[in-house]
Order: sequence, then structure tokens, then C-alpha cells
Amino acid sequence: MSKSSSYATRKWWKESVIYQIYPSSFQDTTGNGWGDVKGITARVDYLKQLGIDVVWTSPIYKSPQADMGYDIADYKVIDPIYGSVDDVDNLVSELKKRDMKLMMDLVVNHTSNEHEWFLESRSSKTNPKRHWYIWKPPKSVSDAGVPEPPTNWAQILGEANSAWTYDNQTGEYYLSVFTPEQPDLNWENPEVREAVWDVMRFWLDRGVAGFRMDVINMISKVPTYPDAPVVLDPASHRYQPGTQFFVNGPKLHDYLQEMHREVLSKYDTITVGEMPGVSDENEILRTVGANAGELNMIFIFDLVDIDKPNVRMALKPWDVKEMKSIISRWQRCMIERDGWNSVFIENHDNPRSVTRYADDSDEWRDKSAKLLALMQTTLGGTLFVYQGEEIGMRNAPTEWSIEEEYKDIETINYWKKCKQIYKDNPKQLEHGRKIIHMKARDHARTPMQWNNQENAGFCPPGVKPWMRVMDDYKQGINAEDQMKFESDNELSTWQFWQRGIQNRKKHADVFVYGDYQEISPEDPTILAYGRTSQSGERWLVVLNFSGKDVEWALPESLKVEFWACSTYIKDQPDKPQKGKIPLKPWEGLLAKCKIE
Ligand code: TEU
Repeated sequence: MSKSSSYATRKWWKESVIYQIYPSSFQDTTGNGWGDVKGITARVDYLKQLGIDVVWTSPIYKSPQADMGYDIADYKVIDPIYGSVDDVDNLVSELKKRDMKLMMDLVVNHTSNEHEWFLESRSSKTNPKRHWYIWKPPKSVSDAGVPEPPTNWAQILGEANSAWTYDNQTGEYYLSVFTPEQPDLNWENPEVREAVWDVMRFWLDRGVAGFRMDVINMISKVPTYPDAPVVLDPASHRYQPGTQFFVNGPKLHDYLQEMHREVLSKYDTITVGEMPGVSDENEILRTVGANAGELNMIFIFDLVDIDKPNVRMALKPWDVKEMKSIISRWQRCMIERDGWNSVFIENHDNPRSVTRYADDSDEWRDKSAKLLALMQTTLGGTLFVYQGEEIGMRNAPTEWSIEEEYKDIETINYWKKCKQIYKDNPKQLEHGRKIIHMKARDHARTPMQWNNQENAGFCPPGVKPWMRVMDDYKQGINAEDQMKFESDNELSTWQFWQRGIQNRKKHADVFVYGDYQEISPEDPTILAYGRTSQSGERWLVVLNFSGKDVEWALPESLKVEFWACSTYIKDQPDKPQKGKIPLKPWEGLLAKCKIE
């Protein structure tokens, strides 16, 4: 950290712990099998007790739910399935009473195809809202009258399809990079930008503290709309990834700076941009650098996309060394270059972390979840916890039928494509199934497990939830059992998270703002790092990412003052202060060090 760096300057949004709610699956209070805003309000004491400061809810606006609310039909109306604007006002005030805040999801790369703006836009070529979206004539029309999309770009949530949707009424295509139900807004048009600023002010004026901004790095498109290079086998892929023409496009920073000038600079906000597909440090610093005047932080996807950069539905063996190098790279980068990190390993688009990064078997799930909790609560940046992560929820069991239990449009499209292109190739089809079992977004979307009653307390007994509840709530994977868990020797996963968050806050100058030193980067199973505050307080974190007993050689330069915590026991562990440190399978350790 250089002397001029403002990295360690304290800000509420840096040291807040944020809890992401997937509203349809959080808490149903009406008995219709869907979560709702009143359900969030009913749980604010729970969140406070866990140590949460800011609640971020995925979209709750009016929506036909083609992509679970990421297709918005009215930005100023709450979908009746979730409640009303009054309910949100009430939630904000209940949070405020507890010194907590609400962060909304801002989805403005695209709207729903049922948004009034789009209905007007598609109604005629001369409608005043025509250029609020991106319309292009077909590249060509065959003799038989079949039109060809303007470019060869593939849809993101269904790569077998074109990113362009043909509209019969005016004989043109509109750009819809996610699904046809999510037409992209035309940010080149200043009227569109003004309409977005207006939506933001509407919510900020109601007391909302800020926004998580959905795919905010896709709002600027390369205006020449070229064809994408052919990287997927053209025999099975008619359309190709076009992301290079709309990820961090030419005017992104102009738009974000305008947003800052027009809106954000006038409020005390928290802002996090979802930015898939970008790993270039210089480019990222243009957004999250302390003086960039854009956003507080972004989500960097290198870790959750460890299988294959920017490809969600992929599986590849990866090792702990790769994981370490990704973590260390971004920890160091933000410290050295005066940016700011978000710390997350789960969200509604990714599987459960115990399944993905550790071992979710009955034997090791709890230990694995604590290992990940220790890591998350000791890394630098703003910490995000995803609903259910605090009780160690895991992926849906492989026995669940994909056809019957999986609801996500990405999974449905992906499985349809697999069944089409691998119909004569059972091995490949099996691989597709495996990818779904490990990576589908559905795994994060099963209802929250509150207690050991029918439906896990998510919705009343006898009600059919919108998505199947996992059966393992009966085996202790539920909030109530874990909160009241009593043992002389150990904590429950929930209690461990609670304590980890407390420790993080107590030593914020170390764990939130401190320096980060990578230790033994070559070790194949141990992730170890030091965290040091500006005043010289140093802690050591040692995490065994393997199911084996190992011994880790403590570097001589590190002088352990005392071992503060092990993921295995409640009290301080008795471990040697120098030499070889034994770690049990998936064990994590935290030590306070002496500085000499
Ligand atoms: O996700 C953007 C998206 O495409 C993700 O799949 C992203 O590429 C991935 O997480 C990187 O690992 C956002 C929303 O979070 C998602 O739920 C929506 O479906 C999508 O935008 C469209 O709004």
C-alpha cells in the first residue's frame, strides 16, 4: 500500500457485510409458494443476528419472470407476487431501525419485452421509442423469404439461438443478447440514459442505499455490429459468442461517469457492478479505482468461472494452486492499485460453494462450509453472503430429474441443446448432465431452509413451493437447528459464520482494510495468507483444501503468538507455534502473529 493510497480509508460500504436474497426462494408469507417482500421484513432480525449490514435483493419489480425478474416490465412497480412499493418502504424502515440498509438490483442493460417502452418501440419504425432499443434489418433474406439475423452472435442464456429476435410486424430484428424476452436497451440514446437516471432517483429518494447493477459492462455495444469470429464448431453451432462486441464496449466509461455525475454523486450510495467477461486490470481499475468516479466495486468472476473463463456451463479439473493464484491476484491488485474488491463465492447464478470448492458429503459438508466461511471472512474487500451459504446449503441431489425439478431458463435451454446435438453420443450427453449437476443456476435457487418442519419453513405445510425444497433440511441443514445448536466442542456452520463476521468487524483494519501476503503459493493443497493492518497487527490464515490430513511447514519468518481458531473446535486450538502444523481434512486455522 503506498502512502498516497486511500485503500484503507474507512467507508461504511467497505466494511458492511452484504446478504444477497433471492426473493422467490427466501420466505413466503402468503402461502402461494413464492417468497415475498414481507418475508424479507420478517427475517431482518435473523439477518441482524448473523451480522448483516446491507440486504441486497435480486429483482422484485413487475416482471413476466421469463428470467426470474431479470426481465423487468416496470421499474417503479413491485411485482404483485412479491408485494408492493409500500412493502419496500416498510422494509427500508425496519432495516433502518436496526441500522441496516437495502440495496436493489438495477437491471438496465435490457428490459422485459413486455415493458411499455418496448411495446411502443416495436409498434412501428417511426414510433418515438423506436430507438430506445437496437433494431436492425436482416443481413439478408433468402429467396424463400427467410431472414438472416444482422450478425452471427449467439444468445447468452441459450447459445443454440441467435442474439437477435425477428419481429414480423416491422420486418426487423431487435438485439436480445440474453433471451428474446430481454431486449437490449439502446444506451446511445440520451433519452434512455435519462430514463435510467430517473429510475435510480426514484429508489434512492425512497431510502434505498444503492444498487447491484446487472451486467452493467454490457451497456455499450461496438456500433459497427460485426460478425463474431467462429470459435465453436460451426457444424453444431450456428451462432458464435459475440461478447467481445458488447462486454466493456467503447462508451462504457462515458456512461458510468455520466451516471455518477447525474445521480450517484448526489447520494451516499453503495454500488457494485456485475461485470462478467473482464479480467484486464487496467480496464477494471477504470471502474473501481478510488478516483475513477464510476462504481465502488464490481463482481470479478475469475474464481466462480475457474473451469473456463467466461463460460458458465463448463467443467474442467482445476487445482488449489489455480484457486490461490486467482484470489491472491485480485487481493494484491486492489491493494497495490488503490481499487476495491468484492468478496463472494456464491450468488444466484452459481452453484453452492461447498459442492463446488470442497466436499458436500454428509461427512464433510459442515467442515467444508466452515473452511469456506473462514476464508470469506478473512479476505479483503466488501463481503457478500448468499442466502443459505451461512448454513452450508449444497447443490440439489443428482437424483433430481432435470426435466421436472430444474426451472432455470439457462438450464432448460442448455439441456435442450445437449439432447439435440448429443442425441447419438451418450457419453457427451452424460457430460452435459454432469455439468448441470455441478453448475446449473438452479442449485442456488432452491428455497431457503429455515427449520425442520415441512417445506423447511419456507412456505406453509401443504403448499407446493415454486421450486422443490431440498430434503436435507431434516438433517440439520436449516437455520433454526443451527442457531440453537449446543455442544461443548464445536459450533454449527451458522454459529461459525456469525463468529467469523464478528471477528472480521472487530479487526476490520486487518481483515477488511489490511495488507495481504500470499504464503507458500506452490503448496498443492494449502491456501495460506497473512493479513496485516497499517498499524502492524498481523494474522495468519491456513486453509486445508483437501480431504486429507496434512502437515504444513510454518515459515520461520512467521511468529505465531496464539492460534485463535480452528474450524474443528469451538475453543482455541492447541497447535505447535513453530515447525510442522498438522491440519485435519478441510480444516482451517487462524492465528495471531507477533511482529518483530
Ligand atoms: O447474469 C449475467 C450472466 O450472464 C451470468 O451468467 C454471468 O455471465 C455469470 O454469472 C458469470 O459467471 C445476470 C444475472 O445475474 C442473471 O441472473 C441474468 O439471467 C442475466 O444477467 C440477465 O439479466
